[in-house]
Amino acid sequence: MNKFRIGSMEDYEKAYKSSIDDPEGFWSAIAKNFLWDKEWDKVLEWDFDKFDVKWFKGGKLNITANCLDRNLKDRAEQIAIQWEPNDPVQVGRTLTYRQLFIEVCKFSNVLKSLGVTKGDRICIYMPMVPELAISLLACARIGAIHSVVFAGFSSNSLRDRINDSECSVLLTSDGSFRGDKKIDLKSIADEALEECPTIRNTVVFKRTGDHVTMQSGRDHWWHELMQAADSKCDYEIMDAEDMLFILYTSGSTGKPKGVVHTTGGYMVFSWYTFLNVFQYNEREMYWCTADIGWITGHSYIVYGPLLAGATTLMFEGVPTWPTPERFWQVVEKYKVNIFYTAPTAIRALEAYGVDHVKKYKMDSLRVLGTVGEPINKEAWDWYNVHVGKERCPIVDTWWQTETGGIMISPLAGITPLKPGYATLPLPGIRPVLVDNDGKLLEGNNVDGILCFDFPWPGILRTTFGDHERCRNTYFSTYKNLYFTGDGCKRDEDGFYRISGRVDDVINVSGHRLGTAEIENAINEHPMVVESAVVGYQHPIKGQGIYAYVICDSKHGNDESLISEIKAVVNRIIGPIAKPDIIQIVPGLPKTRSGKIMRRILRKIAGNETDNLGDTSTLLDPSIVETIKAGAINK
Ligand code: 7RM
Repeated sequence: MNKFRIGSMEDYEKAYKSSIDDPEGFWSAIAKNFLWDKEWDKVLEWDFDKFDVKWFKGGKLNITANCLDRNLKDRAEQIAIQWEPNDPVQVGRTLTYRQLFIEVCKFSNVLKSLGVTKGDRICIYMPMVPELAISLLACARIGAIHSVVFAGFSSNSLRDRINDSECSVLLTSDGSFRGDKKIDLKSIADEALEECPTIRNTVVFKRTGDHVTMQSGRDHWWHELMQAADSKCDYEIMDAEDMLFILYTSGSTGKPKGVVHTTGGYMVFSWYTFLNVFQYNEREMYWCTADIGWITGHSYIVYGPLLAGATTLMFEGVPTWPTPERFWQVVEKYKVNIFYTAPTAIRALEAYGVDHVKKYKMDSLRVLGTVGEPINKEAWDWYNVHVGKERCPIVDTWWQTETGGIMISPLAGITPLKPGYATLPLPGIRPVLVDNDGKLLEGNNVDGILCFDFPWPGILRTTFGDHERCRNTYFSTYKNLYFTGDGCKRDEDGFYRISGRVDDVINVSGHRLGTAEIENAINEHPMVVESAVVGYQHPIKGQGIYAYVICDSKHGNDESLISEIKAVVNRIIGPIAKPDIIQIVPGLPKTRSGKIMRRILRKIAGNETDNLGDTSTLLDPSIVETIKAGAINK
C-alpha cells in the first residue's frame, strides 16, 4: 500500500500536524512519489497580497508521463477507462492503460500535425466519450492548455470562452446523446465559430452519425486524422508552474472567469486527495458521475484516478433515463466500489421511490461520496440507507473549481461522520472562519465565512488574461486570506459544515451560476427593461432561479413573454441557467443610491414575507407590497 495513504484517525492527526509544522517537507515528500524530469529547486514561494504562488519551482515534468507512461510497467493491461454509453442497449468500451496511452500519443500527433505547440489553448466541447479524456491528456502531453466547455452550454457561451483565451483549435463532435435527447453539437459550434477569429482548425469526433457540414480546410474528422497518426509521441517537458488547463467558472460579477491550474501542484494535489478521501485500493472500480466539463470531472474522473492507476468509469448518460434505475444498473454491472455523485442526483432519484434501488444488489459498493452543494439530512439518510445499506461511509467533499481538489472532507472509513458536515480539512489545508469585518473567529462553535490562510498545491494561480481580477475576487475581501464565498460553521467538535454561498452566486443542481450573468441574458430580450435574479430553496435542485423582471409597458401577453425570456436565457447561456420562475414586476426595491436590495427579493422568493427587515432606506417602499402581492407560489 502507498505510504501516503492515511490509515487511521491517528495517522490523519499525525499527517495534519506535520503538514502544518513543515508544509514544504510534507508536500515535497509526497511529490517525490512522482516521475519528474528534474526535481524542483524550491517547494513553495507565496504571497497572498500580490497573489503569487509557486509550488515546486524549477521542477520539470509532464503529467501524462505520470498518468500513462508510468502505469505501463505494472498495469498496462488493466482497464484505465471503462465507458458506459447513454443507451443501455449499446455496448460499452474499455481502454486499458496501454490502449489509452496509444490513443493519447496518436491524438497528440494529430494536434501537432495541426500546428499546435506548447502554450497554445485548445477548446474542448465534447460529450462524455473516452475521446474527451483522450483530448485532455493529448493536450497535456504536448504542453497545450486545455479549456473544456461543458457540452450543455450555448453557442454564445462557447464563443465567449474561446475568445477570452484565444483558442486556436476546437475539439468537438457531430452530436451528443443525453437521455432521450440528441444535441447537434457541431451546429452549435459552427454558430459560435462565426465569431471566433482565433480558431484555425476543428477536429470532429463522430458520435451520432448525423449529417453535419464540414468546412473544408478548417474541419477535420477525428477518425480520419487518427488513421494516419503515429503512435509514438514523446511528452513535452513542462515546468511545474506551466499552465495545465483553464476552466471557466461563474462568480458574483461579470462574465465567467478562466480559472488557471498549473502542472506540478495540481498533479500532486489531485492524486493525494483522490487516494485519501476515497481510500482507494488497487484494482477497485471507481465511478464519479460528474461531467468532465466541470472541475469534478477534471480532477476526479481524469487526473486523480489515472495518477493513482485506478479504473475510472465514464458514463455518458443521465440518472433518470431510460429509467431512474440507470445508476444502480451501472453499479451492479461493473461492480462499482466507489461511487461519487451530487446531492441533486440523490434527491431526484429519491423522489422516484426506493423500489428502483431495491432491485439491485450493489454489494460491491464500499465508499459513497457527494460534491457540489450542501447535502440535506433527508438525502444523506436515503443515500446511506438505500444505496450504502448502512455499511458505506459517505464522504461529503467540499471544494471549488479554484481549489483544484478536495479541501474539507471525511476520509472514508476513518473520519467520524456527521450528516451535512464536510467534517475536517485534509492535511495541508488550513481553514479559518472570519466575520463580515474580517475578524478571525477562533475556537469552536462559531459561524462565519470560510477562508484559507495558507496555500495548498492545487490552488488556482490566476484567472486567464486578468490577474488583477483574480487578486480582487479571492484575495482582497480579507487581507492575506483566500476568500471562498461560502458561509461555514465550525461546531463544538471542530467539524466544518458549509452552508452555501454568501455572495451573488447561486448553485442550481450543483452548477455554479452568477446572478449577474443570468440578468444580463434576460436583459437581452427587447421587451425587458431591467431584471433581478435570486435563488430560492428547491426540493431537487438545491436552489432554483427566481427572476423579477421589469418589462416595457407595451409588452403583450405575460405568458408568452415569460416563455420568450426563458428561451433567451437558454440561447445565451444554456438550459442550466433557465429561470424556474419569472415574475413581471412594475419596479424593483432599490435604495436611494440605486442598489437593488436583494435581501428583500430573496425573502419574497423564499415565501418568508413576514419579516422583510428594514425597508425604510428604499426609494419607494411601496414597491415591496406590490411585488409581494404578485409573488409566484412554488
Ligand atoms: C467541486 C465544485 C463550488 C461551490 C462551493 C460551494 C458548493 C461544493 C460542497 C459545496 C456544500 C459541499 N466546484 N459546494 N461542494 N457546498 N458542501 N460538499 O462543486 O466551483 O463548481 O462549485 O459549490 O458553494 O463554493 S464549483
